[in-house]
Amino acid sequence: MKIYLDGRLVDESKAMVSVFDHGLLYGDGVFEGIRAYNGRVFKLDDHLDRLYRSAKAIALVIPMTKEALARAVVMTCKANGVRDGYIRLVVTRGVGTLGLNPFTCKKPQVIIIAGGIQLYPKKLYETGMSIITVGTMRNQAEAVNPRIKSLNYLNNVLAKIEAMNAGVMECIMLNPQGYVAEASGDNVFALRGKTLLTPPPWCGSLEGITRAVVMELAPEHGLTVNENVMTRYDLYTADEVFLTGTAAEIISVTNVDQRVIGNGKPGPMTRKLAKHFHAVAQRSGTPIE
Ligand code: PXG
Repeated sequence: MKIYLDGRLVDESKAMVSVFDHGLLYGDGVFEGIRAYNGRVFKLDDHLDRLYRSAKAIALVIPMTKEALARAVVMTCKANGVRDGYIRLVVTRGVGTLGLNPFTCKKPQVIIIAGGIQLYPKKLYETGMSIITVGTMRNQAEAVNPRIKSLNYLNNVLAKIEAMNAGVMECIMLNPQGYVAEASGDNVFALRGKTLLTPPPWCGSLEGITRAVVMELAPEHGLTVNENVMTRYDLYTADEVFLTGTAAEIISVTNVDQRVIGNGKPGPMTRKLAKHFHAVAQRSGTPIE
């Protein structure tokens, strides 16, 4: 596999970063997870916009233009023969001295990995998944703002550990006020009747790209999207619950905290939205050729 590092493609065996990179020392950096479908990079501009916003929020200047970075993403996919896959874009603060001061880091490091991902077993997409709510809270905006997709994902990792220890693969994180924020690496939706409820970013959800696509497709299915405060009540009493994310795509949730959602099988609207999402993904995006 060829990795984009320091402005060029290098073999993965030679793709090394310094132990003095503040991305490693302090989780000081930002990232994106992007998918390629059918020879096209899906929603590349939206991912780049979010990456540059995350960088701006942590006062990190990405040392190339959005256009150049877009070209580098496409080039990395091409070099690895990736037509359907998963792209990890990372920008670290770069090499500096020991000590927090980010201004000792003179050159941010841009890394692009183009490979594959299977987040959840295929079977879970047919059966639906069981999840739990966990004690690890979503960060509050006044601390590490959860709108920043930073390399500091320990909070999400801790939530994931709680889920895995409980025998499930994903979990719902609440915000410090006790409202539903999202899953550890996915956004959450609850369907009641013809209303699709999802928490707004100010409740601690990431402005997910997949989430945005679902919100855009919803009216075509006769749905009204209600971006609003959400409690566990809304999950427990929903007709359908599903998670969205670049890696997860759209996955049905059939059990939350041992409460059966709907009839315990992936709901018809979740299936329809997932099908529609895949159709859109197959025919849009930035060409890799
Ligand atoms: N919430 C969080 C906290 C995320 O990190 C999403 C929601 C879904 O957003 P998108 O834009 O992908 O629809 C994410 C997505 C990885 C990885 O390994 C990426 C995410 C989460 C976990 C792992 O690349 N990001």
